[in-house]
Amino acid sequence: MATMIDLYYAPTPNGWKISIMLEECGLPYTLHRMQLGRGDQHRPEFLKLSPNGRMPAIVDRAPTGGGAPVSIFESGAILLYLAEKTGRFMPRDLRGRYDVIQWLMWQMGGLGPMLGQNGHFLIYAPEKVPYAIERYHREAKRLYGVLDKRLKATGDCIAGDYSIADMACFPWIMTHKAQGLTLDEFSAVKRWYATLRARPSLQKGLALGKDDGPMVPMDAEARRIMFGVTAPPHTQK
Ligand SMILES: N[C@@H](CCC(=O)N[C@@H](CS)C(=O)NCC(=O)O)C(=O)O
Repeated sequence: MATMIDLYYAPTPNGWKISIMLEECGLPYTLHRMQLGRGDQHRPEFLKLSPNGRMPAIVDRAPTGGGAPVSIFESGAILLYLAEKTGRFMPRDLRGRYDVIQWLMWQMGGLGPMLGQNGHFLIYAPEKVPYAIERYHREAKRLYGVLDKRLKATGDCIAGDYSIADMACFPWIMTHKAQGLTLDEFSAVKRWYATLRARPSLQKGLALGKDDGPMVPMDAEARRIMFGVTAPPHTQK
C-alpha cells in the first residue's frame, strides 16, 4: 500500500500512542522524527500543523472521501481520527463508543498531564519542590487507583475490546518506574500492562525511531528550549 500518512513524532508517551495505533492498524506511514531538545516542535513549518508546538501530529494525504490532505494535532484527536478512518479499535454502538471516548478523555485530561507534571518535578525541575513532588505523586497514585478499579471491573481492557483508550493509557503506565510508582500496588493494572506488552504490533510501535539514533540528551540547551521560555525567539513575530 502507498504511504498515505506523515507522522511527526518523537519516542515519548504521547508519540507512542500514535505509532502503536498505526502499527496495530497496519497503516503505511512516513516517519518525520523530531528532536524536541533541539526545538523541532517550535519551527514555523511544524507550528502550521500543530499550533500548540507539541508533537505528535499527522497529515493524511489520502483522507476518506478524497479532497485536500487532513492534518491533526493532539494525540487523542489523532487516535479518534485513525479509528474512524480504519473502523478499528472503537466500538460502533453508541454506548460502547462513548465508553471508549470517556476513558480516552480521562487519559488526555488527567492521566497524561498529571504524570507529565509528576515526571517534571521528580526528574527535570532544577530545584526539588517537596510540595509539587508530593502533590503530583499523590495525584498519580490516585489516577492509577482509578484505572485499577476500572480494570478490576472490566477485566482485560479498559472499555470493551482492546481500543484506543488502552493505547492512550499504556505508554503512560509504561513510564511507572521513572515516575516513582510501582505496579505491585495495582494488581489489575499490572495484569493489563503485561497482556498488552506482549502484543507484537504494540512492541513495533514502541520501537519506532530507535534506528534513527537516540533523542538528544536533556542538556542545558534542551532545558532552555523545553522549559525555559514560553515563546522561543524564532517563533516570535
Ligand atoms: N496533549 C498533547 C500533549 C503533547 C505533548 O505534550 N507532547 C510533548 C512530548 S510527550 C512535546 O511535544 N513536548 C515538547 C515540549 O515540551 O517542548 C497530546 O496529547 O498530543
